[in-house]
Amino acid sequence: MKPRDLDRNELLDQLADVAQRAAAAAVRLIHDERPADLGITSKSSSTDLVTEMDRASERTIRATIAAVRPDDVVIGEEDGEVIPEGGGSGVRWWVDPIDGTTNYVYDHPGYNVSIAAEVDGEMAVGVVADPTHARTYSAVKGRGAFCDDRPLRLGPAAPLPACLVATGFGYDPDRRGRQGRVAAELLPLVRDIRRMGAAALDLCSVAAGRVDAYYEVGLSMWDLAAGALIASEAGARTGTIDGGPLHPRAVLVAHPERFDELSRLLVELGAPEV
Ligand code: LIP
Repeated sequence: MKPRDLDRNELLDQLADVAQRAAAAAVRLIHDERPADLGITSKSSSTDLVTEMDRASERTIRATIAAVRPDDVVIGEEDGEVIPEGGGSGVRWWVDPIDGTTNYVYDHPGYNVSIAAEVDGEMAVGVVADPTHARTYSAVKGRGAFCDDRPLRLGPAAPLPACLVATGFGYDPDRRGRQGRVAAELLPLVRDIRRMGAAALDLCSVAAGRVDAYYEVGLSMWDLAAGALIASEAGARTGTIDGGPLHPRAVLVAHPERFDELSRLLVELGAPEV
């Protein structure tokens, strides 16, 4: 007998449960069972690392999703887009099996598992599991953002010179140089800069008030899908650096009262064109 279709709330509940279980299974694999030999290779450049654990984590996440929702499309950083027979269910998963792979290789805090579910073109569920700090961030569209069981809500906006701003750099050496020059010009105009090496955690740090804003150029959707929903559900404004709708090419996430001022400054510094 075909399972009855779920209503929207039941669907969101199911997607949130699957995302949480898939993230927990991946964390057990990459963190609790971390092997001595990570099987490290590189991708787009010598600094763009990937490990066998990235691939194993994505396989674990895909298996967890397929066990409950075999008709969903899954797009992962390592194995790309897999469309099931029949073309999919209207639900699309965005998976970064290890966001912050360089941190993972060095066993440096900040690596995480990022999983998001998109329903009919709208990001609806996001989970970011940060095993180093034993924290799991989550959000369901319209139901708020959480760090474990603690609700996340932005506080008052800090003035720009008192803003702690997170950012990141790509893997292409020339682009990194241009991004570094933008960051150097921004630095005296804000409280300080943080480079945590994992976009999903940068985004959750905005949601949790650990930084006041985050911008980065040249991400992929799997880097930001879950974290941007979590930040938005915590009250942050998400978009592109030049103020457009959210897109991985040039992300800015900040307090709604600070977004436009930071957008103008970053555009003036040439951030979107690096
Ligand atoms: C990382 C991003 C980070 C960026 C790094 C890298 P990965 O993703 O999360 O924000 O600055 O260059 O792209 O490659 O570790 O999954």
